[in-house]
Parts: sequence; structure tokens; C-alpha cells
Amino acid sequence: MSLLYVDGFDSYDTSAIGYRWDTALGCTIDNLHPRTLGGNYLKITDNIEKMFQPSSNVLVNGFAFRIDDYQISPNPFKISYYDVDGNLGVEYILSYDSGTNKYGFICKFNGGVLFTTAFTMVASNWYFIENKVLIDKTNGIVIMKINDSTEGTASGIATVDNSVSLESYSKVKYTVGAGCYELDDLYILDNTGSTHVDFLGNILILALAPDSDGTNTNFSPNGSANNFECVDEKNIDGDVTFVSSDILNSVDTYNYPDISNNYQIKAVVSNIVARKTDAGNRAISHVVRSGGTNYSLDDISLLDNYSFSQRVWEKDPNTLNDWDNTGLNSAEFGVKVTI
Ligand SMILES: [Ca+2]
Ligand SMILES: [Ca+2]
Ligand SMILES: [Ca+2]
Repeated sequence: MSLLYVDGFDSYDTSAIGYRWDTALGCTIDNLHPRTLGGNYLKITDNIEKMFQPSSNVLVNGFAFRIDDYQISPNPFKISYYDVDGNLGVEYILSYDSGTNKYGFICKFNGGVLFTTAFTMVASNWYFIENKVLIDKTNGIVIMKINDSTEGTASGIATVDNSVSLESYSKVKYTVGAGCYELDDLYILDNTGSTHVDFLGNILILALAPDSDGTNTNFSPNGSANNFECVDEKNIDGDVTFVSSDILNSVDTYNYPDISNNYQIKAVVSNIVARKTDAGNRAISHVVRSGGTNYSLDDISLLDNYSFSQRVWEKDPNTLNDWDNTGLNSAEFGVKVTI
């Protein structure tokens, strides 16, 4: 694993935030202040948490950030990490400089200030914030970038509680103490694997929904005539429209709209919401069809209730190279019954 989670907030509505995030209070999917393409973003007035399975002691988190309504408070907006035992790790706290009317971040661990960034941000503008932590009891490193420029760094420091069982973080929390803040184009990665092991830089996340049935239609459509019409809605509709199968190795794949610009594609991500109705264990895998071959990933055991899974294809499995427009535009994505 390298990319642990990505979210452009364009493929679901406020009602589905709970599928993707572990807790969310005072959060909505909003589009009043679009950053650029993919204009929906997450608006936070309270807090939101994401848990993940760490595979290393390096964590990088990036997201577009807009200060919509700043209010003076000890912690108006902060990014907090938690280690695998639940102890608070490094925090980045938004701060305001009244002399220049600009904003920056203060990086803290265990009450001590590790660094203060340059104060470069103004309210109502989008910025791309990235922070990296090397998680270590004595030799940790913290770095923060704003719009690809390193604005704060510290090293040779503790970034994890001395008693922690494993030097890794497993949760990030964004908390608003006062005001309103907006996030978009968010990624979280560790440094395992060989593709994305460090800052991605200022990225954009595009959302695509299925627009026709692909090569594989082994599943049965329920609630709409065609398979893709059962899984193309933004507002996840539960048992109203869905595709289903109880046959091992059934595959459904869908076509997606072509992207016209010549983007440099860092990864392609597929998102599935699924459940089982069997009493026993049933599992699915995410599938991509590229170059005429179906490729599937790990088995994901299903629950009785709908649950969300996201898988990342950092390379085109057909070429083993970075995705290009041609490969992506002809690829199909879908689902397979594996248990
Ligand atoms: Ca977006
Ligand atoms: Ca549906
Ligand atoms: Ca296509």
C-alpha cells in the first residue's frame, strides 16, 4: 500500500459522508466556492476523522484548503494525528497574524512547538497544504508545504508517545474550534511500495461515474434496466437500485466518460459500496478491465449493511506503466464475486 485514501468529494453527497469517514460532525459536501474542476468540497464546522491501516512509519497528507470563516480561538482549525494506541501525535494548528492579515500553521507535539510556518495564506483563497511526518520516538521529522513550497520543518524530535507499541499513526482528525473551513482533493499515503512514497504535490481529483455497461455483465440489475444505471448515482440509494450476484467469479464492469485533457495521471481509484444477504462469508474484489483483460485485487469480506471500500491502481495493470489518457479512457472498472 502506498496511497491509503483519496477523496475529491465529487462522487457523493452529504448523506454518504458516513460511508467514507469514521466520524463526521458538522460536515457537508458543498459547492459554493469551487476550487477548479470537480467543484464539490468538504465544508467543516466541527470535526471529521479518518482511520487507516498504517504500513510504515511515514505518513504524508495533502489537501486543498480554504479559510471560509476564521474566528480567533486557541484552535480554530487543526490537523491532529493519533498513533496506533490512540495517543495524540503531531498537530498542525492554524494561526493568524494580525500584522499582515495572513495565516499559517503551528506544528506541535506534546505541547511543544516544533515549527511555525511562514504566514502566507489569506482568507477565501484555495491553497494546497501538505504535511509529512516521520514517526519516531526520538528521530522524527515533520515538514509542511504550502503550494509546493516548504514552509516549515523540524527533525531529530519525538513525533510519537514514548510508550507506543508501534511507531505508526492510524488516524487523522480535522477539527474546527471556531469558524468554517473547506477541504478538497485530499490524499493520505505512507511510504511503502515504489510509486507514491512522498509528497504528490498540488493535485486534482476528478470523479467519474459509470455511463454504460462494459464487457462484463454477469450481475443482475435491480431497480433499473441496465446494470450501470443501478450503480451510477451520486446519492447512494441502498436497495433502490443495485446489481447483485450469488455466483462465484461473476464480474460486472462499466464504461466511464473519457477525460479530454492530457493530465498526468498519478493513480486511478475505484470506490464500491456493497453488502451481502447470505448468512455465510461472501467477498468481492475491485476489478479493472484494461487491454482486454480483467484484473482484480484482494478479497473484501462483506457485511450485512452497506460498507464502503476504496482501492487504488497506481499503474495500468495492462502496461505496468503510469496510466495515460488512452489507457484510462478505454478501461472499465467494476466488481467481482470472489467468495
Ligand atoms: Ca472536489
Ligand atoms: Ca444504486
Ligand atoms: Ca471510457
